[in-house]
Amino acid sequence: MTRILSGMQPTNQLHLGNYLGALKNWVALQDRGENLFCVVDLHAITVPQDPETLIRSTREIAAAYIAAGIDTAQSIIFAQSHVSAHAELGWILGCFTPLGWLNRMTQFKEKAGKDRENALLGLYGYPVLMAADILTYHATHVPVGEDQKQHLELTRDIAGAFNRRYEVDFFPLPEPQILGEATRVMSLRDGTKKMSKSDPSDMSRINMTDSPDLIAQKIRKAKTDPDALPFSPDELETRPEADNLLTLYAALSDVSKRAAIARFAGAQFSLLKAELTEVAIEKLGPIAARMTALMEDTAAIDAILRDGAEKANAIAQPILAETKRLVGFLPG
Ligand code: AQP
Repeated sequence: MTRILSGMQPTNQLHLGNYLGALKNWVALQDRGENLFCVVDLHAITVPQDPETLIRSTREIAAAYIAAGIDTAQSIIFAQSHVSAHAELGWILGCFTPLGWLNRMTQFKEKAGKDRENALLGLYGYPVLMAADILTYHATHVPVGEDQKQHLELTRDIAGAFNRRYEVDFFPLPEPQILGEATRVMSLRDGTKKMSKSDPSDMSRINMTDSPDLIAQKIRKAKTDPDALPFSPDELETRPEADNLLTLYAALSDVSKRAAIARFAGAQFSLLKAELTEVAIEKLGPIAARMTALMEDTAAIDAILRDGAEKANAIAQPILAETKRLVGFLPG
């Protein structure tokens, strides 16, 4: 059986990277089996959050899932903090995770920066909680962007360590699904940096709720290089901004990157930017409108999240109970 699980952090509004790297693929995959899509608020507090903003962002992310095409009749949408099994299993799995494994995680190194001494335990343990998110449902597939590949490998290692310790085949080793042309969308201001919610410059990203004018302005101002657009994929290796804009065009237009390169070969960036603007507005505009409409009824979003948590709990609790039994906890 295929059981998909994935999530997004309510750390800010979702951007084009979150959409093309993950959410668009979730929508495409959702009729393949059982799906759980969570808003990972426990992960969000690994960096400081204002409580009111966190509540609003949690609802906004849920609204974005639905607006992008996640169907609540087919998929479970819920908030991570509503299912206590995530945190409980996170603790247990932390007892199967050597520090050496966590020390290799590049996301922690990037987020902690130079001030490691003041980085929080929660940020360091983030990948263990992510492993718990996945394993507490025995999820088989995890559609994510390229940046999460290392965390998925760690999840498989932790599951393997648990299974070996108790000589069981209890946790399945989940498969990452890194799909589509835009698996790593880069900043519009610097083609070597990932597009990110936490980038201080709003001009670095296209948010899913940006107005058409703002989308046009951000693409117009996106960094380029002085040359005409290339004729072959090899030439993109040293041209990160051209690579990124062509990738975005391909992913939004549902064509291959090769086809996008052929379409703009030898052209100026202005032509690519004009067509990219058009397709970005065409694809994101209806999603933004649906999100705005959904956010007008926050009680309805809360009800969807409550219902989702109930269904998620029903799957997670027996798996958590069996985990505890294997570990040797006295039944409560
Ligand atoms: N730039 C990206 N390109 C492709 N996929 C991306 N994802 C994130 N950024 C890109 C994918 O989106 C999903 C949700 O990500 P997340 O909310 O867990 O946080 P993140 O990966 O840390 O993304 P951000 O935007 O950089 O958030 P902040 O700044 O809060 O850390 C994941 O599947 C991720 O791969």
